Amino acid sequence: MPDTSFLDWPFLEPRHRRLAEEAEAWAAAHVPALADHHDVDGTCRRLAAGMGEAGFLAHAAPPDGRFDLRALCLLREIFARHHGLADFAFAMQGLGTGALTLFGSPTLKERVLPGVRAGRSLAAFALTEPEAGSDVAQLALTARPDGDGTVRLDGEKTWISNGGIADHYVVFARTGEAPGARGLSAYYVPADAPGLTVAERLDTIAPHPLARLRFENCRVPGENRIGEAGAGFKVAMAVLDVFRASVGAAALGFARRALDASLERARSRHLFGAPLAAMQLTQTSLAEMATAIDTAALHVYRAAWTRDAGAPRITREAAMAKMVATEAAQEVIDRAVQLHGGEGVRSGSIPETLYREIRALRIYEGATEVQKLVIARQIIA
Ligand code: COS
Repeated sequence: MPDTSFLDWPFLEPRHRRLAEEAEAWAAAHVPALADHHDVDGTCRRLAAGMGEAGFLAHAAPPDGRFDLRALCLLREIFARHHGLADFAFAMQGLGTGALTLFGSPTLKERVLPGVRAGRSLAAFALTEPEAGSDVAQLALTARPDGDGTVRLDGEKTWISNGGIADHYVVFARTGEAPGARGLSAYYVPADAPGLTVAERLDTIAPHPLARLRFENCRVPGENRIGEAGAGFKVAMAVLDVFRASVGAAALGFARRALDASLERARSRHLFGAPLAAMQLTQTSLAEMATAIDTAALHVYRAAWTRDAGAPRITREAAMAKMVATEAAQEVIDRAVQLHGGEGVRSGSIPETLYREIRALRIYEGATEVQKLVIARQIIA
């Protein structure tokens, strides 16, 4: 059993503890039956539908438009501990509609969010391009007025999670009100919009639905814009402020699973006539893992609590939470692999699976290097 003492920390309230219990019970009962690594797309669809039915997706796309970031983080942590795709399916419903939740028109929200909450329609966040990943202000995909109130999108997006299976995308485009970051806008684009195609599905070391998208003369109604014209950069950053802390939470879930597996291993495996756990070398490793996990959890729930308590922006706290938790998880999982010896690199073993799962979290939604830039700018300012 994972350490759940953090649930008593003052960052959390009784409703969070109840939610954690429910999510734990649901994940233990349902995730193994819904997950199938040979069918990643189907797994994500089934998991989203199951989470929708159980009511958890209301925390990813809240009906009142107010994120309970502590709940979001708790759910990501718990789902990640059970299965990487369970976290992924949950998180994408939120990331893919975060812009709508925060800045969408009432009509658009009413049209899109109930299906997302029910897990019937799948969402995606389309920001990254082949030539613009970390440097969002350089986005090249264009959105131009095209008469009759429609807007025409042309360009490419890549590394889009849920790409290929999503029912709709929030697409960030250059609308040109001003140069750089001040000339972008966000649009809601249904997956069946004419001119939008999946150019390529992308495979990675921890497979999940991922694609490169092509927009050629792709038309959507002008009222599909989310937020003000020219405010797309700030819309993207506001969404990332929420979800970066939650990426830290997912990393925390992976790390807790690695520590659990390591404790089990340390108790059951004998070396030189004693359990591994009796060796001081092992104890050092376990102590460092547990400390890294608590440090990560403190950052994650500090960021979440700060936002829930009403801070208008948590850019610094979210960047720290993402950076600290993902880097800590990588280290914890690497130690778990080492403690497991050959078993740690056997395909399909828990440490091996976690080792593949964690790597991308240090890259997406702002690589560790970008988080350092963000933190430095905040403290210098
Ligand atoms: N919330 C609201 N507004 C924000 C903001 C935030 N978190 N961060 C920046 N802004 C505002 C700034 O205040 C500035 O506003 P004004 O034009 O009114 O002054 C504007 O947005 C531009 O900000 P800045 O000058 O900092 O833009 P940069 O191009 O220098 O931003 C970074 C650089 C690295 C911070 C940004 O591009 C970034 O976060 N990149 C990583 C993106 C990412 O996560 N990619 C992965 C894809 S998602 S899987």
